[in-house]
Amino acid sequence: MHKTLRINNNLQWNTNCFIRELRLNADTKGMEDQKLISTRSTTGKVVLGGFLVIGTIGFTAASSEAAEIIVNDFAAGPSAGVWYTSDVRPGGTASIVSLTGAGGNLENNAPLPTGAAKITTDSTNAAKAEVGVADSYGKAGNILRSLQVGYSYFKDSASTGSAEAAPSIKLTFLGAHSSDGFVTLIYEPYWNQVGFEGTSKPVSSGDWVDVAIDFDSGLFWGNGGFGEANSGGGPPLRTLEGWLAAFDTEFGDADLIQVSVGMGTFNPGQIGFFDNVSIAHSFGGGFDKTYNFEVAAVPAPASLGLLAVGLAGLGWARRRKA
Ligand SMILES: [Ca+2]
Repeated sequence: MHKTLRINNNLQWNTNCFIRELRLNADTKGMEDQKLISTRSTTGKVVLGGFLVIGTIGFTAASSEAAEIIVNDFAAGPSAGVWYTSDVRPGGTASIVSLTGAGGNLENNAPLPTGAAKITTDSTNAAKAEVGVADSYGKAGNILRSLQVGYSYFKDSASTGSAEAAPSIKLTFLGAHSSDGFVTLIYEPYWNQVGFEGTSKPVSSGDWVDVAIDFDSGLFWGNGGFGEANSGGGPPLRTLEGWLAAFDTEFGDADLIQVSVGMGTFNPGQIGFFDNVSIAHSFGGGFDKTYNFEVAAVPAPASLGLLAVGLAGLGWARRRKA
């Protein structure tokens, strides 16, 4: 099955603009007037004139239906709808692995077999492994009430560091504000253990956990912006509803620009996996994407045969010219 999914992304920003805004937290003037003309990822997705064309996913879907998108690797830089290494520092790794043969719950309870994303940190506090996906998700004031964000994570029991560390999911917003219009909200499993929400609890290891976040469930801390201070990894912990009420009113016009998953600094010795990242809301035309991380399929033997015939023919043609 090699059908084509076409999504009119209506892209209103470009890659360079995004990088500059993300890194420097400059103002947003000019972004809305720029269009993404053409960019290409290594996962076989091509963006041309605002149409995202994905060549190797297994079904065709209208934009109003859920789209499960296969991710085979992490690009080096951001472009719409393409997972990339948003913040991988020395000592951290992010890769996509096959779980076939891993055994136990890791393989047998995997949410979307047979591959998953794997993130690790070495023994240093500086190590960080975060990957993310930028997109035109919409404005906070429009989308948060119906936003549903989900992911599945697995904390490997071979992890040697903190019992609280586990893959977290983050939402980054950018908008106009007099002093700081840039904030990331971070959902960490250890603040969200069932029955102990808001209390720091070790994260159990050795099995997959499915997380479902919506407007009034799921607690985030924030790294500062829109009138709120950096809560530095801990309280205040708020739901999306709570943050929408707490931030200055400008937050309502801020765009959700990126969703990312990772293991932050000061979490050494960790091995974690994640898969099944879903982002959906019903505002306007709606948004509904689920990302399934899978090792790229090797070419089928028939294709290799054709390739061999083609190469042999090329060699024959060259010999004749020589
Ligand atoms: Ca998978």
